[in-house]
Amino acid sequence: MDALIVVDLQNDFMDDGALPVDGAYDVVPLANEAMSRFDIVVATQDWHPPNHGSFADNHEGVQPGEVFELDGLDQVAWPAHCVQGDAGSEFVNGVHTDRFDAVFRKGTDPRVDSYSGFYDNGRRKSTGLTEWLRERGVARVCVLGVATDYCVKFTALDAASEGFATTLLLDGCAGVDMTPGDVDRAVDEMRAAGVSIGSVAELSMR
Ligand code: VGL
Ligand code: ZN
Repeated sequence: MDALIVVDLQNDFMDDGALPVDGAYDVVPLANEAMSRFDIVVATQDWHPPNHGSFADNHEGVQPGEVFELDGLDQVAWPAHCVQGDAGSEFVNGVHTDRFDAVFRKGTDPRVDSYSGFYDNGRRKSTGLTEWLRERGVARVCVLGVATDYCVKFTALDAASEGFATTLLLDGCAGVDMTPGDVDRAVDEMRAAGVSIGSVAELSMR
């Protein structure tokens, strides 16, 4: 069984959002196209409390983009985003959310960020996504969404390390690229970890 994992298609990550990702709106039609080709679709949703430790504003003298230490882990300081229940945390209009079989929320613990849909950044807690997929007989997952160099990357790396045959649908992704080259390096890292690089365009030709 194959499943599609749709990562963080939320208002705050769109081109005009609180944590803008260039090209994120272009991902929406590709996500919808890809979803129509899978029996099982799961979505991740970044879902932070207002006091989340990844928000620059919650720390004296820390600017967005800086790396600081949060509870023993290196942490990029982000502008406040995806606050639970705010409009910015909602899925983007036009995403076929009725195709989501399940939504896995992450980033709820203020002390640790959570890029992957499987585990928080400290690997302290699982979201249950592995078990959810295994119970349904999923052996292969495809991943798309935002951001290529953060939540998509860590979700795809964890999927591969959990033993799923994992494909990144690269045309269905958009990245932050804070330091130019971050997206390319993220793709290289995924490939080196055994993730196949594919595209929604190829799915459509099957
Ligand atoms: C993300 C930074 C902070 C993402 C989430 O969805 O890639 N990036 N929170
Ligand atoms: Zn976040």
